[in-house]
Amino acid sequence: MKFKNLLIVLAMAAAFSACNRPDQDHQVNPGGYTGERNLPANAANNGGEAHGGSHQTSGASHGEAAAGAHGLTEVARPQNIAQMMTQRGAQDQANPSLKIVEPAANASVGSSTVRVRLELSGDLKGYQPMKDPATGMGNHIHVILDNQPYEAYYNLNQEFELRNVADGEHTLRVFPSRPWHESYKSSGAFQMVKFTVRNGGADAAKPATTNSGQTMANSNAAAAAPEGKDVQKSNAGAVDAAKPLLTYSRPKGEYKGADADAIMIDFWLSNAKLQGDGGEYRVRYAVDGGEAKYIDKWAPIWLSGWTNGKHSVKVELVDKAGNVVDNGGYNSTTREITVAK
Ligand SMILES: [Cu+2]
Repeated sequence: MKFKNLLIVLAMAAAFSACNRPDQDHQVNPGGYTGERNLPANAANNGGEAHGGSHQTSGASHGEAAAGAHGLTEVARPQNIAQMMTQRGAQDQANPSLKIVEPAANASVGSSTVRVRLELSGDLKGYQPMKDPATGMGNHIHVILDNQPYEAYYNLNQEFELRNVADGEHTLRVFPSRPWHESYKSSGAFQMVKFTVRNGGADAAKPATTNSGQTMANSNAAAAAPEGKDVQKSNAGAVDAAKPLLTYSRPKGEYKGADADAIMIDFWLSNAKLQGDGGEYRVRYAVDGGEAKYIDKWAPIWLSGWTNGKHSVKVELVDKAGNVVDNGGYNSTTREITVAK
């Protein structure tokens, strides 16, 4: 019996490490998506809403599959994701609410290891964060320190910790996500607190690590080690929780094989409505410093046509005049991703 348990633990550890290689994060790769590329941009099916032609290539007569200067085309929600949604039943209509129990708002933390405890409530319709040991996938929470790339938090019954957090003020942002990293956008899903680390003793010389800090979420509660991650050195921006705020979520990390067929841009919006949703703001994005494009409805988009290698993705919240809305520097975020098809 003990031997069997050991085997299970080893298998889980293997599955876990397999999906937590540097930068790879926890990509979706269920069963070789071979969906069509080059769908017309307006065919994009973002949760059932048509896009109204908001991300067109300016200056190009965008017939079918007009690719931008960078060769990317907006495509419909990939078929494998649509299939997962069908299998998930009502989960994708859930209205999850998160509460940050720890750190408390404006808390002072005397350690460089910052424990995070969250409470999930609301109309969940079966939504529950949990990593499937077999696939390494599952619903999870995106946890964002300052304006760093998010970390994934799977088991809310266990604490999560951010390690090597520098002294000073920080922001913590959280919101629920689906296995393919698309965020829930219901009110109450997103929470943000500020906290301060004092004399935490973070090792400034310690290199930022991408995965060595990850600890297996063990199903044996007695021996459970918290999920967690070493973080890079950063501090809070001068973020005002009452002002328009775009929280960058995806893309992130490395995309391999079928995962790179279409890569999702997804973000969380607070205190701001986009023009296509009756508001005054726009989301502007650019890949590899290329032509700016716009997202005018708050929904994920998928882009196809990526070449292998590193790419930068910049996502910004802009006003009517096209100026980035100032909020502590968080409304303009550029991330590097790697595509290896
Ligand atoms: Cu995710």
